[in-house]
Amino acid sequence: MRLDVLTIFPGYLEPLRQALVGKAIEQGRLAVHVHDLRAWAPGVHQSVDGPPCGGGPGMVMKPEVWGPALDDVLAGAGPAAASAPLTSAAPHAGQLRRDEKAGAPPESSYAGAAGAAGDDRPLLVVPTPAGRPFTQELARRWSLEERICFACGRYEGIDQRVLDDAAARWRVEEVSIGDYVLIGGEVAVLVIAEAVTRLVPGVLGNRLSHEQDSFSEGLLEGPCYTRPRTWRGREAPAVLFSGDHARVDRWRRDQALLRTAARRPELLAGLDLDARDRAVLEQGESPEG
Ligand code: 6GU
Repeated sequence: MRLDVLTIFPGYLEPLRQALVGKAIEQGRLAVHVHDLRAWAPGVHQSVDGPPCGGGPGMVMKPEVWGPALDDVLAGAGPAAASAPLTSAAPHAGQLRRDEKAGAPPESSYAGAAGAAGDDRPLLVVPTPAGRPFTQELARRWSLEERICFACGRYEGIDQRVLDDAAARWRVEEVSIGDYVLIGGEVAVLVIAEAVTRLVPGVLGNRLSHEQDSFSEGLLEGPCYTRPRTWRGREAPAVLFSGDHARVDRWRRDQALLRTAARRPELLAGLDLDARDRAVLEQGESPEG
C-alpha cells in the first residue's frame, strides 16, 4: 500500500515512522510519501490561503495551490516526483539496504482490491470535522486499497471547488475522526493511517487480534489481565485461571456486553443478541464470575 500526504506541516507526519507503521515501511509492505504543499505555492510569499468569500473569520486554502498539487501527487509528477518516502525509525532499519527495503515500491499483493469494489480510481481522503464519521468499517475497506492520498486542510478548510473538481476524476471521501475540532487534518491522518495500515495483510502479526478488536463485532472489548494473579491485593478474575476455554470465552463476551451497555449503549441496538446475552444485560453481571 502507498500513502501520499499533502500538508503545510510535513513534520507532523513523522510519528508514522514509529512502531507498527514504521515496521510495515521497513518491511516494504507500506510506502508513505509526505509532500509539502508550499512546493506548489507560487510567488515569494508562497501564500496558500486567502480570506473567505462572503466574509467571516479564518482563512480558506486556495484552489490555485491545491489543484496542481493534487494533480501532481496523483500523477507522481512535478515536485511530487522528487519526494523521498518516509523511512522507518525502527532501530534495526539501518541494517537494511535502503534500496531494497524502505524506499522500495510496496508489495503488489493487494492489486485489484479496489477493482474488486468496482472502482479503481485513486482514493482521495480529506479529513475535516464536517466529514462523515471515520469508522472501523471504513478502516477495513481502505486497508484493501493500493493507494490512498490524504489532503490536509488547515484554517477554515479547502476551497470547495478543489474537492468538486477532484471528485470528477478520483473517489473523494471527506471524513471526521470525532465530534471535536482539531487545528488541521494532520493528526487525523495519523489516526486514519494507523487504523488502516494495521489491517493491511501481514502488518499485524496475529490475525485473531483483529477479530477480537473493539468494534469488530460491534461490542467494546472488556477488561484484560496479565500476571501476577494478585497485585496490590487485587485479584485477576478466577475464571481466567479455570482452564475452561468455553467459560473464558463466555465470560469475555459478558464483560464486553456489560461494558458496552455502560459506556456505549447505542451500539447494542444494532446487534442481534441471544437470550443469554439479554439475561446477562438484565442481571448486570456475568454468571461466570
Ligand atoms: Cl478529520 N479534521 C479536523 N481539522 N478536525 C477534526 C477532524 C478532522 N475530525 C474531528 N475533528
